[in-house]
Parts: sequence; structure tokens; C-alpha cells
Amino acid sequence: KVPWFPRKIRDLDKCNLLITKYDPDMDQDHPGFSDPEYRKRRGEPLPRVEYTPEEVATWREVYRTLRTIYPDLACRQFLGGLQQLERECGYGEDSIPQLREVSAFLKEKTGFQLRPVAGLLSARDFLASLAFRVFQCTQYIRHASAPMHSPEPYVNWCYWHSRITRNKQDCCHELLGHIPMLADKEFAQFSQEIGLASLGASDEDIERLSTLYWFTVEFGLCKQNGTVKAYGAGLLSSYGELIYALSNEPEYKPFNPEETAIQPYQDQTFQPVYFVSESFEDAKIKMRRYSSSIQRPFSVRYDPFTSSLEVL
Ligand code: H2B
Ligand code: FE
Repeated sequence: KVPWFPRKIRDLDKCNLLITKYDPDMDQDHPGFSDPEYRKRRGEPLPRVEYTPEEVATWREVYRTLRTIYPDLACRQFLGGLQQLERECGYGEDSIPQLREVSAFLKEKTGFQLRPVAGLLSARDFLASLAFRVFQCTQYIRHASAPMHSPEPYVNWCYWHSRITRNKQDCCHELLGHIPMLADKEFAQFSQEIGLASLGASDEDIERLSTLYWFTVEFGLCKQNGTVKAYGAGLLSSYGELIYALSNEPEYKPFNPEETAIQPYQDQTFQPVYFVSESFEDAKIKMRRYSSSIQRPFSVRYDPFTSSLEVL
């Protein structure tokens, strides 16, 4: 039996299964989490958020610290996207960009749009939205008491994927890690294709696609002019792990979906292993080959004019 999946962009209203067990002491506290008004706003124009001066100060620290190391460590596509965001979308140290403006920006660049979400979604629901070029995005910022630097070396700076600290999936991760990459056409297509491959897939295939997502969109490295650079959002939003990933400490393996999809991953500390693609083009071709090997009793085609799927 094929699991239910969305066929129209409107169906994404039903793709909202929040995973709350990942850290019971956090995030439920966030106003957005239990606020029915916030939940109701889904699908409506993206709500504007008034961030407090303290929250803006947190953003400023994260932005400033990361911005200094991007030119050396981030891939060309990321740097290009970030520069455009700085020029055209108000990115900078002084204010936290509003999702509404960022969404309009992305829509023009690659057709991606943002939806607000109150926390971590199930992998199935999260991946399904990518099929429609919709990125589900948190809007809150980490608490000021969970800064960039953790006392434990190599144990997480600023990222929910490390569940042992209070740093979480937050708008620093989305706005700095994901958004600049989603402004790149090729990367946008790569992301959508993972989403399309996930629709109606078995739980086991979702698990493998999640792992692929982890080692590419979140923690991916790629070669550029003979040097390794970062394109994964988990790296690009974590000062500590970005430096570590591009030091000679971790192990590198060539990106190869069959192998990558079953690599155990680390969400407590930095990754011991990263996968390096030759280029995005190469990653896309390999991923496409992998996706077409996933057994489904139907195939899907995305119709960009109606933002809906043809199921064949
Ligand atoms: N939910 C949200 N809100 N943001 C994410 O980046 C995210 C998610 N990533 N759910 C997903 C899970 C990812 O870890 C993969 C697909 O499991
Ligand atoms: Fe992420």
C-alpha cells in the first residue's frame, strides 16, 4: 500500500506532523509552538515577526562570526546567493530578515517559497514539501543564553542537529544555512528532486532519503577549483563545525548515493565522515540515478504551471 502523499501545493496543509520527542525540554516553550493563531497562519501570507533587541543581538553575533569565515570555506553558489541577499533582501548584521521578503526573493530566483513551521517536522512531511519547491522554515531564534560557543570543544555550537545542547533548529540555521543555497537554480532543482523521490515512498526509502538529505543538503561538501568547500546548511550555520569539517580531522568519502544513504550519522557531535561531490551537477546526476532505482508502483511528474503533480 502506497502511503498518502500531497498532490497539490494546498495539500501541504496536511504535511505538518511535528516531531516533538527530539528534545522535550525545549521549543514547546516557544510561543509559536502551542499558539493556535500561529498554526492557523500557515498558508496565509508569512507573518511578520517583531524580534526583541536581545534577539537581534543574537543574530548579529551569529552573522558577524560566520560571515568572516564564509569567503574561505563556503562554496561559490552560497557566496553568490548571500551577496544577492545582502544587496536585494536586507541581509546584514542589523536585523533579522523577515521570511515574507526572503520568500518573495527566492520565488523570483528559483521558484522556491517559504512556509512558517513551528518546529522539526517528520522527514516524510518535510521532504514532501520540497517536491513543490516549498521550504518549511522556522521563524524563531535561539535563546540568547545558547550562544555560538559551547564549553565542550567539538560538541556543537549552534545547531539543533546536536540534540544535547539548547541550540536548535532556528531562523539562523534557515536564513544563513539554507536560504543562500536555495537561491541557486541547480541546487534548487537538486532539492526538489529529493522531494519528488520521497513521495509515496516506503518508510525504509524515506529513511535512506533522509540520510542522503543529511549528508548533502545539511552536511555536504563539494570540490571547486581543486579545493573542498561547504554547501551543507548544517555546516554553513555552525561556526564550529564549518571549521572542523574543512580541517584535516574528519574523514572524507566521495559522494555516492548507494553508500551515503546507509552511512550512520551523528546528531550528537560533529560528523566523523563527510561526503564530497565533484560538483552539484555530478551530485544531481548521481542522485537522479539513485532516485530512479527506488521502487514505486507509479511515477510522478511536477507541473510547474499548476504547482501540482501528475501521477502516472
Ligand atoms: N523539519 C524542519 N522544520 N526543518 C528541517 O530542516 C527538517 C525538518 N529536516 N524535519 C528534516 C526533518 C531532515 O532532517 C530530514 C529530511 O530528516
Ligand atoms: Fe536544516
